[in-house]
Amino acid sequence: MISALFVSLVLSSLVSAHGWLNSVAIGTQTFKGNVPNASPTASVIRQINDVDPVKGANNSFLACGQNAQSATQVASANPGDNVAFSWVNGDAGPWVHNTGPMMTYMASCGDQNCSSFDVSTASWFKIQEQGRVTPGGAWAMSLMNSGAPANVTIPSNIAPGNYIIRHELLALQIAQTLGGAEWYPACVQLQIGGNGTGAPTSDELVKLPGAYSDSDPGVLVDAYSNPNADYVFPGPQVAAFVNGSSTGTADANSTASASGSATAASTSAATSGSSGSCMKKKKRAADQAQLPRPRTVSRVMKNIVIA
Ligand SMILES: *[C@@H]1O[C@H](CO)[C@@H](O)[C@H](O)[C@H]1NC(C)=O
Ligand SMILES: *[C@@H]1O[C@H](CO)[C@@H](O)[C@H](O)[C@H]1NC(C)=O
Ligand SMILES: *[C@@H]1O[C@H](CO)[C@@H](O)[C@H](O)[C@H]1NC(C)=O
Ligand SMILES: *[C@@H]1O[C@H](CO)[C@@H](O)[C@H](O)[C@H]1NC(C)=O
Ligand SMILES: *[C@@H]1O[C@H](CO)[C@@H](O)[C@H](O)[C@H]1NC(C)=O
Ligand SMILES: *[C@@H]1O[C@H](CO)[C@@H](O)[C@H](O)[C@H]1NC(C)=O
Ligand SMILES: [Cu+2]
Repeated sequence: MISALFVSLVLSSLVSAHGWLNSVAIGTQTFKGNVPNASPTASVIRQINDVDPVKGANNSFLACGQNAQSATQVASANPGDNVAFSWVNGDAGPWVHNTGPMMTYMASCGDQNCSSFDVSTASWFKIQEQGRVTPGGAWAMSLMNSGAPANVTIPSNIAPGNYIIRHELLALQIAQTLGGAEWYPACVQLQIGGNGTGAPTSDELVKLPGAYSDSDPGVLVDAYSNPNADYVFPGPQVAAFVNGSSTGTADANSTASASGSATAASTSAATSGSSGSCMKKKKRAADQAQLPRPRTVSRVMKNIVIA
């Protein structure tokens, strides 16, 4: 019943789902990324070789994406700059997933610029996390379905230096199954100026992989059944120096609060049990195949896509 034509349509629909970081705008400058698996050009964005999600919390590709390679360029940035991450799907159309949080981490590259920094040694700290825009409402991720970027502010008091900024999309449309969570990480190489003094404390630093478990409450989660349930972000809290004390210093016993950064975080509410645009893609492929029973087909496709 599943024809070869059908399977190939499913597989091509797979490619148009998922995606990658196509460009990043920092302050007034825009930098292009590299098409996954294409010949690399000069960029500040580390190139991946596959648009598929990173699966499994222990996956080494969790750091910067599928087989991510060092990039040759470094972007100049300043504390307080907006960083706009423009994600696209596998066909370079708008990002398709609409369910799940977005989180941003940074790591110091030390004295060297980040172009040869080995991220497997990185100590990451979280600077931002976004869940639903309003309690029980749409996820911030879904705003990218129109082609809009995700926006992150470089901490206004961060100490100058070489940093990787890592933006992460965690798509949860099949996360009710262990191992179903889909990670899309991307890394941008920065050199930050200014004269800030802010830094994370040692207990705010994590490894990636290492910071997550497949059974974390925000990773193994049914994102549809109870939209108003608090979403528990995986990983560490946002580092306290982010929007922290007026001195900007990062004492281990800093009392600065980072709660403000969890803005749209903990709420939820999505409406139906709609499973996001990957399902739409699949359905479209089914339509093209002109199969007689699209509902069944859709379920089959879902299984194929999940696998
Ligand atoms: C991931 O790593 C943790 C810590 O080493 C281990 O307990 C866990 O079993 C691993 N999970 C998988 C799926 O391998
Ligand atoms: C990064 O540092 C290396 C080694 O010092 C140097 O060769 C390279 O040109 C630098 N890259 C950038 C983009 O500054
Ligand atoms: C990022 O900012 C732009 C411009 O203000 C806005 O249109 C877009 O919705 C924002 N993205 C998210 C995910 O909030
Ligand atoms: C710190 O840097 C900012 C921007 O880089 C600059 O506007 C400010 O004057 C500097 N402050 C001091 C005390 O140097
Ligand atoms: C931080 O803790 C240390 C001891 O752990 C203490 O000596 C110091 O006064 C504390 N600093 C602040 C600002 O509370
Ligand atoms: C930091 O504080 C500013 C103003 O106080 C606020 O607009 C912004 O949303 C905060 N950012 C985070 C990440 O909490
Ligand atoms: Cu996908």
